[in-house]
Amino acid sequence: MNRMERMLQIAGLHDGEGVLIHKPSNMFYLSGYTGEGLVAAGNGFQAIITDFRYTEQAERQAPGFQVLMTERGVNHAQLAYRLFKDHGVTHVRYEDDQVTVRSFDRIRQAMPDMDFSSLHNAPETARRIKDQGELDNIEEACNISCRAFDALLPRIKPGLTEKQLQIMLDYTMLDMGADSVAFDTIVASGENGSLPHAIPSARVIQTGDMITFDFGAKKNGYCADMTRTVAVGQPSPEMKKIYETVLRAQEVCESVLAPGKKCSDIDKLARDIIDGAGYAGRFGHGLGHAVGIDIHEEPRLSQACGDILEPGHTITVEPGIYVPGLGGVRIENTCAITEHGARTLVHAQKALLIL
Ligand SMILES: [Mn+2]
Repeated sequence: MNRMERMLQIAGLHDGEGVLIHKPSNMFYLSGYTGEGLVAAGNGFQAIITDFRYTEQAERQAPGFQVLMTERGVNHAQLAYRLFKDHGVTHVRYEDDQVTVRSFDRIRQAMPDMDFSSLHNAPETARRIKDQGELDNIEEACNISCRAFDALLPRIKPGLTEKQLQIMLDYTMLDMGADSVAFDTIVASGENGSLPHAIPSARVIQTGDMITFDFGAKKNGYCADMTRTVAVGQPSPEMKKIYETVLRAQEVCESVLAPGKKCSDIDKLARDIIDGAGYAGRFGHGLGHAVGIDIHEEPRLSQACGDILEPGHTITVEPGIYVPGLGGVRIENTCAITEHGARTLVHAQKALLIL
């Protein structure tokens, strides 16, 4: 069964039903196509609907797909309607979390006699279980990220700014084979470390700072996600204690990852360690998330996620402690759930590195 067939099976698609896929990551997953437009499909047919700029690209990237081109007076939705009519479709399932109100109005105008209902994230459900090729891509993205970080470490010096370190790390990832960065690199030094999603600034690195780097390469359409916090010179005893607490939470939680484990239970394990060390309320985000074509996918290691881990899931383990006015620490690995446990795809040192 190919990806499209599996997705349609998850969607429970009946005869007479068709699907519209607008989310770029879902289009890429199902077809390999990375351009603009949409995918229309059903049992026994699949097409990419796009404009002149992308038709040749679509034919190259998605050989099993019919490619339909818009022209003056015939928009994407009208082409999809013709395709659906040719295949006896009377009911369209669409991504109600992606299509805007305006775009949905256009679709309804083009298909006045169709019924519509939600696709209920069937593509995202299919994407939860990564196949070997996907895992290989994520691992390669992680390897590039780790090698780039290794190359950066000896270059981290007092006097550089966060922004300079970000540029050096991003450049190195690209130079080492990344297609792009998976998300905007975070570099947070000193007291900026208390901002979980700090934007690299003109702040100058000083001796005694801890610096958090949260970053990842993207390779063949797949993301890596890792975080390391390093010290430049001797950090304060308080920051050392914070570091050791985060490290313990990270290692304990990573070691218990396995099929059958409940996501919220693993999050609680980290929260109990951090709260027990006196930092209750200073770990204000979830413990982790799946990684794939998108940087944040399902399932999540969070208090709210009752999902059960399965082989083929990826998951990050990224506890942190954030203390305004003082700083913060986060340590993150991307892991893959296997038949009997899990393995980390990130091999950079986790013990405190004092540069
Ligand atoms: Mn992450």
